[in-house]
Amino acid sequence: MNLDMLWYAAMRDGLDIAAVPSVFASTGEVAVERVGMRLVRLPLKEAFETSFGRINSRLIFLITVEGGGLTGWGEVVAAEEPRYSYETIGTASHVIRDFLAQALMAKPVTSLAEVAGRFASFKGHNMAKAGLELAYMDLVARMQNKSLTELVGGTRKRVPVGVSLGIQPTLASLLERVDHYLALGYQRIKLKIMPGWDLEVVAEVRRRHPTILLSVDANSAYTVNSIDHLKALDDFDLLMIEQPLEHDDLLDHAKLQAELKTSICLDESITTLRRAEHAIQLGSCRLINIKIGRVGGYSQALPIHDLCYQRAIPVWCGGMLESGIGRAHNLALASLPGFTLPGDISASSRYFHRDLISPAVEVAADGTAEVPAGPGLGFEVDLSYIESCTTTAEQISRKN
Ligand code: OSB
Ligand code: MG
Repeated sequence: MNLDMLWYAAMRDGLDIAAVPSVFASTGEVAVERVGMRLVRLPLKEAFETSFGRINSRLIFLITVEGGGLTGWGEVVAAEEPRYSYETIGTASHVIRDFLAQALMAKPVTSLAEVAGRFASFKGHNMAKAGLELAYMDLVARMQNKSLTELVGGTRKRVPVGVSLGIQPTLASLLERVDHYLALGYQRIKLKIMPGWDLEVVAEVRRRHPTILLSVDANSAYTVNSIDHLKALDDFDLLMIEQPLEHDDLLDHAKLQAELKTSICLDESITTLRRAEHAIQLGSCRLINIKIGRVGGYSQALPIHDLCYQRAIPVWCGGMLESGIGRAHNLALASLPGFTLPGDISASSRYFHRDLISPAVEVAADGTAEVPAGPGLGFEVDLSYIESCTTTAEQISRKN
């Protein structure tokens, strides 16, 4: 047994889940010669506000890996400030530059499990790891002239999508945004909530739209002492309440889930395959939002999907206001069979005036987005536009 097999066996130790073929599939020898890190500032069309803060632009952190004359692209979804999670663009640059990039380049790799195995001795820093895994998988797909969806075993050609609406300055502006996205066909509306922007807001949206798929996301704005307050949300026939309690909690969520009719969906709390297993065992949630970045890459996202599929836990693909590069990876992930609920994979035009890929991601009138079939990401990376909005770029070569 080689090291990556050992890592994977340890990761699955005690869990009732089979090995995911695409994690182990031999890629042939892939020799990564160079890793690139690049920051691109993209203004957001509208400010995005959650219970943890408000942003007007997104600093996009792109990763390239080069090998065999081809380039793979990934995105690190960390933000500038450690508010959604402890990772930031600063911590991720440090961990990639000083640890992960050299581990990836030390010698050729032959599977995704081997990449993950090399990263496994560095604790945490999932978004940093995921950025490299995404770029590696795009490179492998391009080398094999396959699409990412093919590489990971996707089964859907189109995926259902929803939109995540930030906290607005007024209820009127929120209602207008809801109408706008419903008219565009989005299949599910998710409202960001926090104390003071919750019951009345949800009640009014539900009153106007009695039958839409409606959910809320608190991003950890409540504590177990707010159970009675949160119970009032049961009146609104919500699809889910996403991450009501602390970002690293499982036990209090189990307590809350036992008291609620509405399903809890965990986001922040699910950082590894093992945490997903524990959440399911404890009854902390009935649904899981899988974000490739939060869980440390495809090597974890794929087995989490499989675990949930076996346990009949519906999953959906979360978003982190990614550029088209991260979004293309999300489309590939969401093409797997267990992704039965609409994802936070909105059209490029919902976020940016111009995206970093072409064509842009579009959402059709039926509220679905196409999973691209071309090699790798399946989109053209718009290098000249990326160059024009790059703030810093750095190349890391293999140390001998
Ligand atoms: O909690 O799902 C979240 C954006 C940034 C950080 C956390 C979250 C979000 C979103 C937006 O809800 C999803 C998207 O449209 O990308
Ligand atoms: Mg969330």
